[in-house]
Amino acid sequence: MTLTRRNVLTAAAALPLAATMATRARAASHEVTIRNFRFTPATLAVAPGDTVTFTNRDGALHSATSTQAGLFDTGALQAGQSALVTVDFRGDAAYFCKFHPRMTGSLSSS
Ligand SMILES: [Cu+2]
Repeated sequence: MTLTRRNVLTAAAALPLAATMATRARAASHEVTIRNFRFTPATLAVAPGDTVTFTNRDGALHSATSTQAGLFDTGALQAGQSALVTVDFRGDAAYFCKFHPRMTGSLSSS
């Protein structure tokens, strides 16, 4: 991935993209593992159109839920379950586990 300075956003809130906005020709697939009540990696650089698969490797229920309402939410993931999130925003999107709110991570989309 190539990042240029002019693409770096400083705004705190992520910006949803319009459906018609062009994305990269090749989307990347990313993985976030949830284990020992942590998201790994906790911070991840992505781009619009990419996918992020969240997989729960704990016995406890977890979720990956954006702090900004409506951006993304895996819903409850049981042990061994995965959910795919398609990145449709730019900027930094913080997320947390709604069952264990001290579990946090972020997707940085540019
Ligand atoms: Cu959790």
